[in-house]
Amino acid sequence: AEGDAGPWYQDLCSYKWEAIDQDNKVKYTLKLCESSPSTSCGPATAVCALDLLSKVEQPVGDLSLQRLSGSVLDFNNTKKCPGGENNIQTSISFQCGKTMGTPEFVAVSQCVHYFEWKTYAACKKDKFKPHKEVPCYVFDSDGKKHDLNPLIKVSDGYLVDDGDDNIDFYINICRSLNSPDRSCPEDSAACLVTGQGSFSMGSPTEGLELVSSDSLRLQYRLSPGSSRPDLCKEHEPAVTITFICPSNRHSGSAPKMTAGSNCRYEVEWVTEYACHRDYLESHSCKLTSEQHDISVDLTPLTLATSDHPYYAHSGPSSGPDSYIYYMNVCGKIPTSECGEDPFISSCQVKESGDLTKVAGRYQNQTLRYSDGDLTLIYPDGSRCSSGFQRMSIINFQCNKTASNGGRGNPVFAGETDCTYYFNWETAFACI
Ligand code: M6P
Repeated sequence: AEGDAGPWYQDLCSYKWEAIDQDNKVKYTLKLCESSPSTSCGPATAVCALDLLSKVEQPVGDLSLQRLSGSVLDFNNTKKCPGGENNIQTSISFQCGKTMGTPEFVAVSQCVHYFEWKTYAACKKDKFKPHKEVPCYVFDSDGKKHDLNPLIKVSDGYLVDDGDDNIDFYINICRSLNSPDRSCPEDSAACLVTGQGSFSMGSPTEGLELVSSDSLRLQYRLSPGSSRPDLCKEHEPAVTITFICPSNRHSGSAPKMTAGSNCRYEVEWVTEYACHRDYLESHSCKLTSEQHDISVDLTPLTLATSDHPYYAHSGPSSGPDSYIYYMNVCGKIPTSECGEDPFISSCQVKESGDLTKVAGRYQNQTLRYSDGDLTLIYPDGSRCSSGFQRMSIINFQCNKTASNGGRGNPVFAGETDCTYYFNWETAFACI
């Protein structure tokens, strides 16, 4: 409902958002609300499409011709689709996500430009709403997306390597730290923990910035009205985090403090998450040395319809909350406990009783190799009460002598809010 508090997607209004259609080389700029920064198509335009080759700009959705139905936000344009019945139009489908997320271009069909956006703003009951979060992605000059959303922690943060045993410096990325245990001020995204107490050294106000094609920057400042810690004396706290995409494949390392006097902190983090996303991810079951500088093929793990599914138990068996997960890799599970949907790759079955839930599908799966971790993500399972769609995340590890003829088996590692984590040792993850 739109009242004084604004629409439910209010938190997204403060920023200008971008998305790129890589195939057609079109860059979209989105202005969701009257109060949002304008696109280059002018203040009345909600969605502006720029043809990167011809440099021609065109509004594909007007702010005043907005229609919100459930979690789908449409913006009509006054122009008719050439050769069609309908008007030029933009349609954004929102889903519940754990971070602010980013709009993703999906397709354009009959002058309707479709986007999908997984964001905490679309969840029920403010379930994943942080104290503060800013957009956490940028496009480089080649139109490639660099996305730090996978680094954002929903609770707690990262310990910065500062070479000082007397203090701990914690940061979250693009979002406030949610770490009650460390008693950091709730809006802090950088927090100094000392013997005297925990102090905020700032929170984000602007989104992630591009410094060069292999480096990104994030800045934190104290929010207006919050008082400066005594230990900063007359200096205003400031934190600059620089993310560096390494020039070759490289395993993960912690963020490092490179300067920290007078409450001005410089943090440097060499991480592959700073590299462009097409380098890190694929939507198939393979990564290739040409595109990803590493070669991985998980297809030998895919089961045939006549095979028994992979399975993992959660917790002590026969407990009240003990589940079995049936799984396949990059394919449909060979059983039908979770129904006939042909894309189900992860199915949760309660051991006591007949509760079954789809815990992830391979249709929009992501295989990612970043900072030495090989991860397969199955999204779009059945919804939890928060609105979040159950999801499975498998972390593959190399084990040349894995059981099951080298294939190995998934091992349940835990659940947080309808995301299910698994570890899987297999010979097919050896790089
Ligand atoms: C089931 C299982 C759990 C999950 C829970 C969520 O019990 O799928 O893994 O955490 O549902 O329940 P709700 O939708 O009430 O949040």
